[in-house]
Amino acid sequence: MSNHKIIFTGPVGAGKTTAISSISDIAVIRTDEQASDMTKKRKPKTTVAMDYGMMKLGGGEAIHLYGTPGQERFNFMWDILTHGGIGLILLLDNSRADPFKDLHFFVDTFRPFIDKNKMSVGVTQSDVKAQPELSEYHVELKKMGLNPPLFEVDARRREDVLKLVEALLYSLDPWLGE
Ligand SMILES: Nc1nc2c(ncn2[C@@H]2O[C@H](COP(=O)(O)OP(=O)(O)OP(=O)(O)O)[C@@H](O)[C@H]2O)c(=O)[nH]1
Ligand SMILES: [Mg+2]
Repeated sequence: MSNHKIIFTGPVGAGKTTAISSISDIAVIRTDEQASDMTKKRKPKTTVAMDYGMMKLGGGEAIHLYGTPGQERFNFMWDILTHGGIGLILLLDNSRADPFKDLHFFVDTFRPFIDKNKMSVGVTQSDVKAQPELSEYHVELKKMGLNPPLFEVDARRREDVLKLVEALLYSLDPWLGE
């Protein structure tokens, strides 16, 4: 493989910026700004344009990691950022009011990309709120005709985020994960 691009998306606070920082081999380029609205209650900063990080694979090859803003008012970036991507990592925050609503919203929004490429799904903040369980996410995804790799992850843990990336690469092509 040569240079490939993966996109992290999901709602505000799901851990997109954190996840990219956990696995990037370079200093992550962030566009975090002070949150000026409701988001502020959850955390002080939010992505307004994109995150960019990179995993070096050796032999000059790399996986480029792009993170979208979670806030819908920046959704003009979503299309731009998926361009040329090989796969999507959807992060969902289990502690949000209605994580299934988030799941449906992001799958519907990115559906054209998901249908052409691959997706893996990570559920964060399960330590904060244990319900719903992964099996319930499976059921929701199945209703949408999808059966992606699905894990509970903590975006702060490198091994958790790597699991999501590896699952995505394996589902694209078993040889890519080598
Ligand atoms: N307790 C707990 N905290 C987590 C977990 N995963 C991520 N976090 C924290 O949740 C917050 C996530 O913030 P960001 O990474 O900025 O989230 P984001 O998805 O980039 O959000 P926007 O850019 O605003 O859309 C950070 O403070 C992380 O440390 C988890 O599994 N459990
Ligand atoms: Mg962010």
